[in-house]
Amino acid sequence: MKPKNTDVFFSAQSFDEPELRNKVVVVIDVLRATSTIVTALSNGAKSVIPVGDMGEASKISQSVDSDNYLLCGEKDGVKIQGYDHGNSPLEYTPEAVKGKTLIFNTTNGTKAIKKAAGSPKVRIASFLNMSAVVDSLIGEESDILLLCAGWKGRLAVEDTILAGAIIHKLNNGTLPDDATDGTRVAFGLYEKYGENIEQVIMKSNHAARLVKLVGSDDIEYCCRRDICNLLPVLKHGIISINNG
Ligand code: 3SL
Repeated sequence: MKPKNTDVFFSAQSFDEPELRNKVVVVIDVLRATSTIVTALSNGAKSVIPVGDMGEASKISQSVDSDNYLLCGEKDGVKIQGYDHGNSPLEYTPEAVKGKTLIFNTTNGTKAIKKAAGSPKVRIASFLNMSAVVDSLIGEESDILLLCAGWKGRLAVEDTILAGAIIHKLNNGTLPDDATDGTRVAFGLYEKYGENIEQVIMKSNHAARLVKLVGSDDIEYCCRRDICNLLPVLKHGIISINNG
């Protein structure tokens, strides 16, 4: 069966919400929000509530039982003062997150997820769970939109190369004749650099910013492929593992 049409948006600011209606939306923020969400759920977090800003995060946190919720996230890569955790996936160990719901606030990733919420089917992708995402798209009847969070409206190479990897795998390594411009760009980037993902991502603008702030461990971790076989989905504003 021929995969449905795909397209790629390169930042959370590059489209209007109605464009996502009736599409399956795959949100990608390799560095680091979607990698952190996948890790937290894989390590036993119950669910993740993505929020758009600090005001929304504190409003929710004031209305819930603090034993079961953690306030998490960053602003410009740095853990927000007073939060339980920042945005390093390596912080989200089983000891830290088991059974908890995270109220999660990040610079680009959670804003992209919130903006995707009008779509009936929203999935969360990272290199860590890439094959689980691709498997969920095989046989999908709606068109597929790969939504890269980017960085404040700009393209991010690490998100684009994952979008390309997903398209590549979904189409058995061939570019469909009728591919959109976005699909061609992402596919082409992956074809050129797919063997050297970590080296390419290490040279990205976002990696350069992060290395200065937190070193390179998070980046190396976020480039690992398929270490989590799970599909996080967004339903009614809450992300949890899809159990079929
Ligand atoms: O923009 C985001 O959502 C982030 O994941 C940014 S950072 O990796 O924490 O810098």
